[in-house]
Order: sequence, then C-alpha cells, then structure tokens
Amino acid sequence: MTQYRFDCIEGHTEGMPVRMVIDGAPELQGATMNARREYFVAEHDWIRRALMLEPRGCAHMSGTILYPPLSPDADMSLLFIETSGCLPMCGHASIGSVTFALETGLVKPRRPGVMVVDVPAGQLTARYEMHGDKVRNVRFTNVPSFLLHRDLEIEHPVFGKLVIDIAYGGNFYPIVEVQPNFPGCEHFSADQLLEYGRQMQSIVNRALDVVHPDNPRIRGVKHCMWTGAPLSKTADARAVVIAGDLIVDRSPCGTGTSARVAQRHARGWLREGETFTHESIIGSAFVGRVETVTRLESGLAAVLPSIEGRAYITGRAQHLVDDTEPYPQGFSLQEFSQ
Ligand code: PYC
Repeated sequence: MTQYRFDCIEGHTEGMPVRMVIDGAPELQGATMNARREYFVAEHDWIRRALMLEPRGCAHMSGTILYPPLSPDADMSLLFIETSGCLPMCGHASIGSVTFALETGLVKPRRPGVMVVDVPAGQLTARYEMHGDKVRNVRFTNVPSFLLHRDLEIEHPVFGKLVIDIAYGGNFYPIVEVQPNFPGCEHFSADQLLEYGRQMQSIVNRALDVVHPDNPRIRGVKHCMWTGAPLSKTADARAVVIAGDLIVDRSPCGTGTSARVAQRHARGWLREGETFTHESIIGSAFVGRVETVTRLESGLAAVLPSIEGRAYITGRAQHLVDDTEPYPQGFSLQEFSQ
C-alpha cells in the first residue's frame, strides 16, 4: 500500500472555503509558476482531485498549495487548486492563504505589512493589517484587468436575448448586468444560477475565442457573473459568480470583482482611486479599487485593481490518500449523472 499524507490549514475567505496544503505536495519543475502549474496538471493532477473533490472535499471546495518563493523579491508562491482545475489566479484563495501563512508564522515577509506572492498569473503584492496575532484584512493588487468585449448580444436558452460584457481580472468573466430579460440574481436560486452559468460558458465559448491579448495561453471562459441588487445599504452591487461546472462562489470572487472593477472603469462608472463594495450571494463583501490606470503590451486599456477581504482559520487537517480505498482520486456527482 502507498499512502500519501497532506497537511493542510483549513478556513474561509468571506465564506468561501480555502484549504491550504502546507506539507506533502510534490516539488514542481518549471521556470515560472505558470510552467509549474502546467507541470503539476500533467504529472500530479490527482492530488487536486483527491483534496478538492468528494469524499475529502465538496463541489465548491477550493484551495492552494504553499511553495517557497520563486522570484528573488517574493515571500512565497501559491498554486491554486479547485474542483474545476488549476486556475492561473484566485483572489479569495490568495486572501485566505496570505492570512493563514501569516497567522501560523509559516511565512515571515521581509517587509512587515507587505507579502509578495508568485502565482501562475504573475506576481501579487498583498498588504495586510494585523491585530495582535490575527490578520484584520488583506488587500492584494491584482494583475492588469480589462474589459475585452462590451455589449455582446447572445441568445440564452432560459432568458432569450442578453447583452453581456466580457472582462478579465485573472480569469475571464461574462458579466450579466440587470436588463429587461434578466431581473437580477436575487430572483433565482443558487442551483438555477449554476445551471444558467454553465450554459453561458458554453454559449460564449462556442460564439467566440476569448483570448488574453498579451498571452494566447490564457483563453476560454470558465466562469460567469450574474449581478443584482445588494442586500446591504453599504454595498454598491451584488454578484453570484459561477466557476467551472460545480462552484457557486460564496465570496464575491476576487478575480470576478477585479473584472467588474475593470468593466466599470472602462464604462466610466468607476474612476481611478474610487472603491467599489461588491457583495456575494451570502452578503459577504470585498472592496475593489482602481489603483492605477495602465495599458496591456498590446495597447488595450487596463487597470490595476486591488481587492480587500477577510479570511479566517477554522482548523487543521491531515488528509490521507491511499490505494486501499475506492476513491483516491475523488469524484463529483456530476460524473455519475447526465
Ligand atoms: O476569488 O478569484 C476568486 C475565485 C475564482 C474562482 C472562485 N473564486
């Protein structure tokens, strides 16, 4: 029998689970975190499946693997693992992992108050505030985010004609604002929005090749954002983000909020320096801000958004995987149904 052991810190960011693997993960090959992500997917994807899918995880499980810093100026590196695959960037998991690494003392940033993190999408700078030995909040500045397509008309099987934007904030998001055929996310159940979101992903991927203008390896839509009226008077907007086939994000979604900040800036609804409080399906919130206006190498207008949120450790776990049990590679119910 071969047994693998993964030591993890468990918690959540604004309600969305984060399982951070701190011991037991394989060494990765590659000069960049993106090359290492590709190596992990090719050689070790079973670990993601084992830790994210059932019976150790669940449909909306999400996590990271903590690695030493790759570039000379970084404090740590992260690989993102989700039920849907290995994302280049995940905002809520970054906020969670920075919090967990600080509160457990696993990483001591060179500059107090600032953690520099290598991730597959590039490098993040996370600023944090401590209160005793607890992290009060984390604000990370994301990769350049931009509005790629505006006012795209699509035909959705449930809503009929919808006009959507597609924006990038580390992942691509079709953003569905309230409009005549879509009254707002508050009128639908989470299960309905998950199903409609999956439909939206395939409609968009069939209709056009969504490609990052500077990096053709970043392509395709694997998410969807349904918007609506906020629950709280202090929030500016609400969103239910669907990630992959299984996830309804419990947080407002870091990359999704970045994409929405970029969309709102491009449309003239949010100026440089202004903040945007984005509420999730459960009413938790991230505060997005346009830090700087910039341009992609290809010339497309972009912004550097920052996203602030809070995360909490809820436990420590040691997950065991061995070949004497029937599901060492995990499963999802979807694999057994239509
Ligand atoms: O917070 O960026 C995020 C995220 C991506 C997928 C689910 N959450």
